[in-house]
Amino acid sequence: RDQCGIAVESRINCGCDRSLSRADCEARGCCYVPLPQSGLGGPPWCFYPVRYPGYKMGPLLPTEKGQRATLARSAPSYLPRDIPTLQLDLMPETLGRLHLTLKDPASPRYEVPFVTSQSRGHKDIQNPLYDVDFQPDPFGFIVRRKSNGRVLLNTTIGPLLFADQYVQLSTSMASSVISGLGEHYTPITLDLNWTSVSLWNRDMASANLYGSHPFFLVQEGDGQAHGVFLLNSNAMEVFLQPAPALTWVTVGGILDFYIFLGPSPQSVVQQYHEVIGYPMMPPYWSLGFHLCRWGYTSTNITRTVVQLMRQAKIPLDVQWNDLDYADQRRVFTFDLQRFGDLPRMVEEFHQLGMKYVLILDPGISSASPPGSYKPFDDGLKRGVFIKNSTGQILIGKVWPGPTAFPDFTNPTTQDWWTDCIRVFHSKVPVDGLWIDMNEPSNFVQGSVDGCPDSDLEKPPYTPGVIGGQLNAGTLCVSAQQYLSNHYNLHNLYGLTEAIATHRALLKVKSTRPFVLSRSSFPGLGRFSAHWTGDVRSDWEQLRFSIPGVLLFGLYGVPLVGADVCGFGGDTTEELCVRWTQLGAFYPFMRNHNDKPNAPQEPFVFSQQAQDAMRTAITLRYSLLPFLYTLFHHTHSSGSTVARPLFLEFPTDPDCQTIDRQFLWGSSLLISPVLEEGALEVTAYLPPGTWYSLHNIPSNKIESLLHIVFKGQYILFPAPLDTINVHVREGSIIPQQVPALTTTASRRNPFTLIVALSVGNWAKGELFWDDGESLDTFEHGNYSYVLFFAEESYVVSKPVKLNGSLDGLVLGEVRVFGVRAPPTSVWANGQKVHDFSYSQDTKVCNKRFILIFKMC
Ligand code: MIG
Repeated sequence: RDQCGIAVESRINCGCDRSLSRADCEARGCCYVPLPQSGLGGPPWCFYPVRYPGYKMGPLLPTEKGQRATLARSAPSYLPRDIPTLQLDLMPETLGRLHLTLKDPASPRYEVPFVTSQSRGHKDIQNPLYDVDFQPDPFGFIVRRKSNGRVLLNTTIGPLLFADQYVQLSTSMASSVISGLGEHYTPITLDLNWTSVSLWNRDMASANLYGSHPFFLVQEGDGQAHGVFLLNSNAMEVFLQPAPALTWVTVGGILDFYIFLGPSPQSVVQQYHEVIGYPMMPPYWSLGFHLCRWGYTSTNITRTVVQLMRQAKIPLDVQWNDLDYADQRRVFTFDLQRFGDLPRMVEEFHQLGMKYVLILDPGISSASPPGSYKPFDDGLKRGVFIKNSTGQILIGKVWPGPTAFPDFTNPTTQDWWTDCIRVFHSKVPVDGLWIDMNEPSNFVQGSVDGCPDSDLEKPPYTPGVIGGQLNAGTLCVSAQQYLSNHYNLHNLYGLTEAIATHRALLKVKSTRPFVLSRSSFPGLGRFSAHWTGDVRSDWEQLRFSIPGVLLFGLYGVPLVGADVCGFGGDTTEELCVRWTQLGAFYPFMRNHNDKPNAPQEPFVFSQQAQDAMRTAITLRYSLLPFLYTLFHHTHSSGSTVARPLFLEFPTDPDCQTIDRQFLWGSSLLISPVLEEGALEVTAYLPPGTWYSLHNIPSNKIESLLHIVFKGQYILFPAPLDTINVHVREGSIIPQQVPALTTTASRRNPFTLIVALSVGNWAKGELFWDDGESLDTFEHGNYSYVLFFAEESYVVSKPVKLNGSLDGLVLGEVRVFGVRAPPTSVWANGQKVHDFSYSQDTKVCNKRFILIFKMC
């Protein structure tokens, strides 16, 4: 009984798979200790005793990549089809990265393809940041941070269970501040009060369940952090409890852990991206403003939208069409009545320096008369569709009616998909593709013929998925794909479609592909952007879009945004203005609307609202060189664009959970209004000097400068035309004079904002290339300029000048925080007459803003 003396918050549920009576519980050899008032979701009554019998570990032997041991269980567990023997591989891969796998040595089980590059294990890593200890019987491992002895993972707190369709492992956590395990509708840190999250890709409006990311980052509380990635694509449930502890349960595959030791949160992110791949470099135009809705029912209506945007003088780079364009909603066709001149329309947009993207669902209509719909006929011939468990093509139902689903794990499918895209593109020269419904979503459960009764469709345990069954809202999981069954591959459907679509665009266009995918899995960011799906037009969803976007940065998908002004339901003018202001700082900015709703394009609102939106979008456009440079960093070294504060200020406890504000890179702090009626915003400023970016150089500069010694919440005015953005001391922000498209703005003069630190210095950088050629960084076809400033001078230092900067000039320079009014200003060896300065009156320690024109 002593073995049951476990603190309530540390009880590991012995009935993760089902609720147990006392008799059932004791039959499992578990402790049954009822609690007074614990209802659903509280601590379990039935929990594992200390040292619950499990696997016994044999000796650790050296291998080429590290060490190996065999684990064996002598008595069966309570689960069907135990794997009696396991092989443990411990692979120290780098100083900060440990790789650990548990597999069945007797017969290979499904393992996730594509996601990671070859394991780079090395047995003689000298002095890594971690130590690993083992408890041999029952088996468990403990990972410590060597520098301070902190236990990061300890799996001896619960059993390892490893059966064919049920794999479970628990660990203690080093703190309760953990972020990840998306995609869900959550704040930036998870609630550990007896909660759980399911990872099973699902089309579910407002709940954000489209993707699976079995990765989390733990803030250890002293500024250090670590991360854990369980590379497994099966349906998974992760249980969280206040101990703090966590239990993974997955219904298949192997246990394939990557542990990242940081020690800073930024280095955890970088180490994770090293494994899943650094994000793609997006085309420059994709950072402009995008406009879409479901319900632009003809080319003429779509054209009018573009005209009205131009009349309103609001920047727009990319016009989109939703399902409306397609003939009977079949992809790779267009409706000849309403969209007959679609090719011409796209050409016209191109003439305006704009781009065009349309939607592409994976479901291929299977009900057109034979010979009348080539994508299906060809696909059938080439055997590209997913088959049901008896080998016939699985038919589901999506927008066009009955549909077959391409199997993107089959190499033949890639060729067919490329052909479909090539043929369509030869008529309609789209610039990018929007891949929706790729969880994959299905309007019937499993297939039009239902699903067979089998262990796959009804596993011994089903994670908490909406609908209660794995095949709810998607395909039968017993369906067969080239690499395995859908049971194993389901969570990879969106990723595999994104890869195929990216590669097809690459072949057809030979420029940087733009793909926007709803469904995701680790590695998506190498191929695609992501939007957070069907968000409602309300204030709560506006607010939660921030953690949604920030978390995808951690997941390696930096090009991400929510539908600006909201998708579901009618927006209001005020909400849409505030959403446009926040959206101007989403890395991906698209206003998108559902079919039945009132219109929400900027031009439908009052002049005042339009002005506010124009200001926000124009501000974004002026900052695009800076944004693009941030994308370069994610692409070349794994980092984030929209960044939670804790990544930049890891030792500031106030920053641990902030997710109503965020940063662009390390230099811009964005503090949007997220509440109806608010004309002020309370924003946290971490220690340092911050300069407001808005209303400059208007007359209202009194509140320009804020010197904060200890991080502090400050109330800022935020009238409807204002989003608060602060520049961090010590940064130089490259900007460009905005225009109505990036095609035009890219030809405009650059400008610089120099934000001097208290020590009177600043630095910054610019990555620049033609914005669309492939692999410019890899091939050296880019320019890279560093900027430095001290109180009396600003210099640029070109590190590399390879094209595209030719003919561009530096127009204006604004220096914030100059100590004394300048008597003269010199630029490039010549005296400048066109300069001005103003004083920031609020500050006793006087500082000035200096503005001068270079030419
Ligand atoms: O079942 O294409 O998330 O952005 O407008 C709805 C129509 C299908 C869902 C997407 C949404 C898109 C809509 N689609």
